[in-house]
Amino acid sequence: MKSGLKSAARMAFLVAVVLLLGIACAQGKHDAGASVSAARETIAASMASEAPMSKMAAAELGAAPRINAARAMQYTNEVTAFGARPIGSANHIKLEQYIVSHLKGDQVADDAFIADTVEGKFPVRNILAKFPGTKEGIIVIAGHYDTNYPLRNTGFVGANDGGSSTAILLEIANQLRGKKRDGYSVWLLWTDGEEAVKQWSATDSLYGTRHLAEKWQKDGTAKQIKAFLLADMIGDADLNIERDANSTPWLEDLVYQAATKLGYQSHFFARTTGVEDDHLPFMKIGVPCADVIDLDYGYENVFHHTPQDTLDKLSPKSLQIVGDVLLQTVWMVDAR
Ligand code: 1BN
Ligand code: ZN
Repeated sequence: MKSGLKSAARMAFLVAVVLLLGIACAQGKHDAGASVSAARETIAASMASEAPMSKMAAAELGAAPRINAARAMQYTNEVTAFGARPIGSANHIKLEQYIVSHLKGDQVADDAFIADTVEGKFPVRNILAKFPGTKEGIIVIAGHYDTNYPLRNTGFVGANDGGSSTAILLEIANQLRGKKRDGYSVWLLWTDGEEAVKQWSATDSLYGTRHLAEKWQKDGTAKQIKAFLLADMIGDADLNIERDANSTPWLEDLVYQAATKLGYQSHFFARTTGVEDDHLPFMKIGVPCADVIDLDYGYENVFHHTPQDTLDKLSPKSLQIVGDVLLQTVWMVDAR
């Protein structure tokens, strides 16, 4: 578009936004404050950007919500308080019940099966909460809730590894609940059996997601997934999210753009690693994925998979950063 036309279109758009604001205020709607701030953001963004106006409007008119970090931290505390939660344990069952009890009134589904492992057969249950949107397609946000099996009798509680991912999804559910999204449907996925039972390998790991990816490939769900965002070990107070060479580059770029938009880019992508995690089974069937993981947990990752993975190492600020970046990324995928 020529620049004269573009500024005319912008002016018309700004006039429309101002008129809409007037209508919202006149109606005395209780959410007029939110509309006003969303519209302010829209105006600021449209002035600052060279992107086409229609995309700006789509991206900005419904701004991404921010999570309640104190509540997310409280969930992390409660989940960690169960103790070790490996597959096959009583604590694992208690945690399944805890997760489902926080999803009352939501569209909940599961993918339950018996995994055959080198340590025997175990029940594995992926839990899903579906939040419908107006657009055809699905964005999945996932994180595992099981904890390390070999460390089950060592005092390991997985505050970060298992706890933070379970909690962030519960808090994201709070932000999505009660309103139909003006975008893709979002499916929150608590994955199970992510951890190896003996030693990490292609066959001893990712039990839940390998099963679900196969199921979703067969029933056609995989083709509807626009993005698969994975959160793992995201509570470390010293938050350093790596760029993952095993994820989809354009989606990683979008995560970084979301982080930058929120002013959190210093916590993202200073290093690149290739991570084997719950996204791999979906990458293998062509789903665009981004693993948001901090594998620098303590100096050179010394707390990872040790009894040192405890609540005192975590901070609500890190949950805020990752929760907000995930939601912002969802809103950016909507507008793509
Ligand atoms: C992440 C959390 N993972 C297991 N628990 C996968 C993984 C294991 C990633 C080792 C990197 C190294
Ligand atoms: Zn682990």
